[in-house]
Amino acid sequence: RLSATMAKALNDQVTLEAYSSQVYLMLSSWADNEALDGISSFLIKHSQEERVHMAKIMEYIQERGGKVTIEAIAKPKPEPKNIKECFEMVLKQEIENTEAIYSLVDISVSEKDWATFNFLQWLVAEQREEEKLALTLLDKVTLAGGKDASYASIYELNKDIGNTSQEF
Ligand code: OFO
Repeated sequence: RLSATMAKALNDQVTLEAYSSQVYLMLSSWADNEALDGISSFLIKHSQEERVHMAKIMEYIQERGGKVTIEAIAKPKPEPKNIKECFEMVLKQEIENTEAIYSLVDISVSEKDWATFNFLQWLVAEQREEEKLALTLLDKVTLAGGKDASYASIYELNKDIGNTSQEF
């Protein structure tokens, strides 16, 4: 059974995953408004991926006898000003998620809660992939010219990111 501390920390992670999902929704809506349909669709799919993380953590808490409490989700930060800023926000969000998951791992180790430690390894691996994906996308934006990219390269970038799979 989960300790109260571990249950609370996992519950906070449920809220953070929901917040990440909102961040991706905000970015997707921004991209759509900028006529970047490929980027918008990539981001909305990623928003759903964050909901999947959220649901898996909820399920784990419940399986271990804990109670999930649904909390308010903070409003995402202001919209980006350009594609470069958009993908910098993606990377920042993923780094924040990774750090939060590492703190959960720390708690599981200090409590010798090996079941939770084992469950979290899936999230640790997932974050490694997500940071890699975010870095790759940011590299593509830089190659396309960053915030000074031409319309022609933004056109190609939008198509390319639209075809990028969520899993790397
Ligand atoms: Fe994109 O990550 Fe969830 O945790």
